[in-house]
Amino acid sequence: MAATLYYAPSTAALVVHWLLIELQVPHELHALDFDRREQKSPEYLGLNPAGVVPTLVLDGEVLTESASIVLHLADLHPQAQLAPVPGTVERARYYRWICFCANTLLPAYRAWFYPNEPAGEAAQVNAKAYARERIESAWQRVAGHLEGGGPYLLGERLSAADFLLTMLMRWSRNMPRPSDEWPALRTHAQRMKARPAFQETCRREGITDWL
Ligand SMILES: N[C@@H](CCC(=O)N[C@@H](CS)C(=O)NCC(=O)O)C(=O)O
Repeated sequence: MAATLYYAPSTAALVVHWLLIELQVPHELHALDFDRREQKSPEYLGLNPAGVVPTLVLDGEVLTESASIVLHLADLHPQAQLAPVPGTVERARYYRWICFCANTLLPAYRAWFYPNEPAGEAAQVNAKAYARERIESAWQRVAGHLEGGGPYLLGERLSAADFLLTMLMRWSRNMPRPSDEWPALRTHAQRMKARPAFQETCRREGITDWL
C-alpha cells in the first residue's frame, strides 16, 4: 500500500496521521506551510479543491474529508477491529458517532477557528459565540453518553470513532471551556492519549501540549 499524507501539524490531518501509525501503514508525509498558504496553491487545489488538510493519496486514489478517511482506513484493516461489521447494531452506533463528529463538531470548530466564514467579517463575534455554544453542548451530550456506558463511544469496544473524537477534544484545549472540564471526557481522552501511537504522532508533528 502506497500512502502519502498531506498535512499541517495539529489540524484535522492528525487523526489520519495517528491511524496510519496505529495501523502500521507505511506512509510518506507531505507538510503544507499554512503561513505561506501552500494549502491554496494551484498544485494542492488540484488534489483537494477545498484547500484544506487532510488529503491522503492511497494507492493513487485521492481521499479527502477526515471522517471518511477514518472510516476507510479502519475498514482496510479489519484485524485492528476498529470498525464493527457492516449491518450490525454496533456498526450503526459507530456511524452515529462518526457522523456526529463530522456533522456537529467539525463544522462548529470550523466556525470557531474561521469565524468570518459563516456570515462574513462583521458577524465574527456572534459566529464565534454561537460556535462555542454548539461545541459545549456537543460535549455535554458526549459526556452524558459516556457516563451512561463507556469507557469508549461504543461501550467496552474501542473504535475509530474514539480516535476522531480525541482529535476534536484536543482542539478545545485553549477554548474558554475545554473538553477536559467534563470528567467523562477527560477520562476518555486520558485513555486514548496513553496509546503509544498517539504519543508518536504528536512527536512527529512537533506537538508538545495536551499530551
Ligand atoms: N471537513 C474537512 C475540514 C478540514 C479543515 O477544515 N482543515 C483545516 C485545518 S483543521 C484546514 O485545512 N484549514 C486551512 C484553510 O482552511 O485554509 C475535513 O474534515 O477534512
